[in-house]
Amino acid sequence: MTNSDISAVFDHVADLLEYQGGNVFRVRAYRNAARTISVMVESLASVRSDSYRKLTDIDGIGVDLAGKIETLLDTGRLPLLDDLEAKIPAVVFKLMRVPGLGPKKVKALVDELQVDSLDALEQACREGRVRDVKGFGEKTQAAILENIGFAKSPEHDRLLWEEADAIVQQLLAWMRECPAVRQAEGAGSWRRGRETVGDIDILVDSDKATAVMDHLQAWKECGDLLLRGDTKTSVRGPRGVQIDLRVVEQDSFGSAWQYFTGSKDHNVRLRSRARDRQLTINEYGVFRLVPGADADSKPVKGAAVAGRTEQDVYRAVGLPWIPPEIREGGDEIGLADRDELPTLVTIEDIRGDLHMHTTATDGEATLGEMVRAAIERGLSYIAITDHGQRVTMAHGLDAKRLQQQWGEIDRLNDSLAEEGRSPIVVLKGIEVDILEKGGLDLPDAVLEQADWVVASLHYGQNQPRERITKRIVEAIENPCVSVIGHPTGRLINRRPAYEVDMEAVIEAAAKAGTFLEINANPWRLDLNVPHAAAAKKAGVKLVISTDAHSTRGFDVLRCGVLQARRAGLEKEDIANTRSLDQLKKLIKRGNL
Ligand code: DGT
Ligand code: CA
Ligand code: CA
Ligand code: ZN
Repeated sequence: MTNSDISAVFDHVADLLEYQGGNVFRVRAYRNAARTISVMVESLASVRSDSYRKLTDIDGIGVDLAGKIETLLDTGRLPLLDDLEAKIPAVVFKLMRVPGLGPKKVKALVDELQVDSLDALEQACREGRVRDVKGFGEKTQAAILENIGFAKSPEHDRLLWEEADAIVQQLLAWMRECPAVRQAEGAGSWRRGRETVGDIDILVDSDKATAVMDHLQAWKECGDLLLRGDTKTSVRGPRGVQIDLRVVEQDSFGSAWQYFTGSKDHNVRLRSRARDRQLTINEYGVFRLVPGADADSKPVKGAAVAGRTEQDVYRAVGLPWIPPEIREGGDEIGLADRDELPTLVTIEDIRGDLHMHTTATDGEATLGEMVRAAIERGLSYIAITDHGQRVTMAHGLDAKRLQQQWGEIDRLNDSLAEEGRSPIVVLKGIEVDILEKGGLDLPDAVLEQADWVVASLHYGQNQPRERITKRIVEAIENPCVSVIGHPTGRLINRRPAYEVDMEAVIEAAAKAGTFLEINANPWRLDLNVPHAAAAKKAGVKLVISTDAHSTRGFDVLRCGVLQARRAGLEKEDIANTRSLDQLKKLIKRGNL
């Protein structure tokens, strides 16, 4: 079994346990293990066979999960999953993907209406049978009908960028082992850092295309051959993703890399700019257009003027190199032409992380473990923001437990300072919930004592647009609130954003000086690119946060940075690129 197979098994177990109403922490352990494994580059089999290492060395894999991985590697099956599948109908897995359908509702649909597919559910809604089931009603039925397209859409079968990235890294490492390969690079939507990736495009510089293509087919993760030509081939890779490989010669590498990075819209605009300059661009190079044989005929392709590097290609049409993240066919060519390209924020610019959880609520690591991991990652400040009391499922903190945690943080900061090097400052924070009826789940008198307050909306996501917008705008206007967490609530491939007037939210944030979050979790990436760009334009500062629920949760920071880059954001636009002193001045209350 490959890592992706094992990851899929654990994900499936998590869904089915959730359906059974299983313990949240157990569900999360499987879910997190699935995530970790899906983005691991090394195979579990090789970790296991290495006598110097153990499966339990992997973050988030304890003795129990390690045993399950061994069973899967040995037998290809997991008795726990077999048990669950025997008890739970297969359709449950699909129905739980419909936004708004939790385990309880799915159970009712299966038990009462014998729904056995998404199509059957759609049919039942149209015939008005769903509204009569206990706990449903007209509104829920309409919502299901509206959301079912989301669950059925093939658009939502695309890999998350982080999942694609794990495959790309592994694949490039393999291709670079081939002696015939001079250079191997990723292209397409992966290189542009899109939220999701449809297929993986890679490009190789070599004179021996046959040997390179054979090498790809010899990769242990390589599945079916889909197509094979002289210089291009397509195969199935891990998780069924298509991999397109192109082999080009050295003199064309830059133009091919530019071409296959896309986007298509960007390339169309670049080509038209080339035409205006009597040039033509394709994947082989940039060529001068020379007059045809006679006066009436079209110009023909002349000598190559560029092709070896991307810089050369852009220079040939009078432009500086354009970062892949903004090659989407917006205004990037105009900006480049006027020498106004933004200097995009980088991961090195980020100094602190201002949203994370510990074992006090639904995190997996203790306060001390999170702080140590943050120091290892070179952060100079972090805010601990466990859930407020409304999130009962995650043992949300009431005022008393919160004060206890803050006491612990004070002692921790003191002892860090005593060590003399004080490598990090831990801020006393909280993630308060924006309540269904409006207001927050902890009183202002408590929040006033916090260094940092994230306000997020987790409940009442089906309320009408005006109601949700009002709840969020009121939170923005609360002087205690520093930032709005994951402002639209969407989960990529799983759940659309709640209805909210983002224009009003951005305007209110600009006026109040409240920050908006770019949540770096690869399922969230919330704000999305257009919203983040609009926030910048309105003068709102953004915060890139990991929302880590474990020490490895910090690793998603790069996904948030990519999102910010795609929105054209610079260091200046991101509050947590500041030193702690500068950040304090930027926070509206200034009471840090
Ligand atoms: P994806 O795979 O759906 O996530 O998105 P991309 O952008 O990776 O698209 P893909 O794999 O179809 O093509 C990779 C790049 O190759 C694309 O961004 C631009 C270039 N390309 C592919 N087909 C065409 C085409 O017909 N015309 C032009 N101008 N460029 C193309
Ligand atoms: Ca692609
Ligand atoms: Ca492709
Ligand atoms: Zn959170």
